[in-house]
Amino acid sequence: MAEVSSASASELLTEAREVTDALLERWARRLEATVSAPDGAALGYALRSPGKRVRAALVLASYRSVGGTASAIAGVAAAVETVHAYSLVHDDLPCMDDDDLRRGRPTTHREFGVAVATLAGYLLVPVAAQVLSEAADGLGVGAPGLGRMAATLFQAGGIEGMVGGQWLDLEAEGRLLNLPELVNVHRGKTGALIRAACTLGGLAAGAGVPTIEALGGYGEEIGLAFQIADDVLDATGTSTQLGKTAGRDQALSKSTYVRVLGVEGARAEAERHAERAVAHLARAGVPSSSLGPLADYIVTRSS
Ligand code: GRG
Repeated sequence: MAEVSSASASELLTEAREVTDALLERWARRLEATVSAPDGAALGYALRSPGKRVRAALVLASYRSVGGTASAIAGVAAAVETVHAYSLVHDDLPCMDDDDLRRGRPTTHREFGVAVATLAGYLLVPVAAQVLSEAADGLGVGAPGLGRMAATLFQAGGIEGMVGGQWLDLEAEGRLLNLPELVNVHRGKTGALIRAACTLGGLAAGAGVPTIEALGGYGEEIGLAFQIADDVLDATGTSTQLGKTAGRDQALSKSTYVRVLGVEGARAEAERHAERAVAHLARAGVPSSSLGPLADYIVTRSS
């Protein structure tokens, strides 16, 4: 299978940040111009929130690893990051994780109040659909292509994925989960969107079913590795380093991989998932010269 280009994780993340931030900035301005304050301002605030853009980088790398060349793939990356952005707005609300700091800034409800932040989170759901639809136009994938991509993104964002995982996570509060239960929560809450980012890259490139499945297998493993690394960082990092409140899991008595496996055990488990991720690609003949470094980055990152 011909890979269009290979890049280091840091090159990919830099590119993903540049192209995604530019598109989200355009959407932020559009929404601020059409939605009255304070709701429009909250939408802009949430969209401009400076994330690492790991999911965007996974879209770009997956797309190119199976031969995609169009720059319009940036719109798919922006759509995934829009879903991620609204999930963070809601995750931080007092009725969920009740946090004050996100991406080094006050959370949206700390800046605009709970009612406005709640509304802004919901308003971004159809915005994500619009961002995806514009990207599909740019990619020329047609209505069936857009249909497949929309189903992938919003199924991952729904009850079978992110929302379902969040539900299980909230329902488990105050109860110590075992490893299979923890995996079940995070396969939905964090993993589903990361998996979708990888699958979307393949769909956008018009890849065949076995290739899409390999990208999905990679995404599944890397999604779990990502959450394990997140748990380790929450336990070992500082709020300044993370841009969010460190030690929040312990403060909320959450079940985490660190709680179940210890810091070193959790790190080893993340490595195992990363190795399995790359093995999915190798089995299907999907080049891993960019997705491999991204897998390494995901388990070794410091923020
Ligand atoms: C509003 C319909 C609707 C649904 C929201 C709240 C919720 C449902 C889901 C929670 C999903 C969630 C926040 C999962 C945690 C994922 C996670 C580990 C986030 C941190 O990701 P990073 O490190 O963050 O990539 P940055 O800031 O770099 O993007």
